[in-house]
Amino acid sequence: MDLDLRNFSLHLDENQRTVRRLSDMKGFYADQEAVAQILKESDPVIYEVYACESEEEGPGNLSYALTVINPGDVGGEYYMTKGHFHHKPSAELYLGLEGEGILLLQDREGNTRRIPLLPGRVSYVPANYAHRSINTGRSQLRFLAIYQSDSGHDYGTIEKEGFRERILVQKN
Ligand code: PAN
Ligand code: ZN
Repeated sequence: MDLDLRNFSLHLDENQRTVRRLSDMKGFYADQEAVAQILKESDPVIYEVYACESEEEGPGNLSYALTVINPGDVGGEYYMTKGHFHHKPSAELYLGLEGEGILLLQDREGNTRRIPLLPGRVSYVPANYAHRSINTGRSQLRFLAIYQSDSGHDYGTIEKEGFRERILVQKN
């Protein structure tokens, strides 16, 4: 399903913002020399998340969050989110709003799949898949995620084992 977003506007609430800088996710990038080199000069914002907890909490309810990933790369690896599994196996919907990117999925056996993240495109994250979003464009990538309020976010597994695929800038 595609949605027509021609007249959409976005109002972001600073109170709901979480900022992820390079220093928060050093180990997620392959090129540690590049990480150290960048951090000598600055600590760039890789992405921000504006989370909206549902009015009603607990099983059966939904939460949603807007993610903004800046354009850029670390040693040729595009800016990306940390990525996570949900503690409770539960699916999630991503709606692309602006920019272009890739939603990388990985199941418990390590099988990966890439899904486009594009404006107006609804992308489905099946239950029990780790998911990471990557900004492959030259402008900000913005998308809305809708998930069960009690999904729980497991970051530890990906932080330890990583994704089997890395999305790299194409060299021409
Ligand atoms: C999204 C993500 C968001 C940031 O809302 O939480 O894009 O990515 P990380 O959580 O991996 O840092 C989502 O998948 N929620 O379940
Ligand atoms: Zn999720």
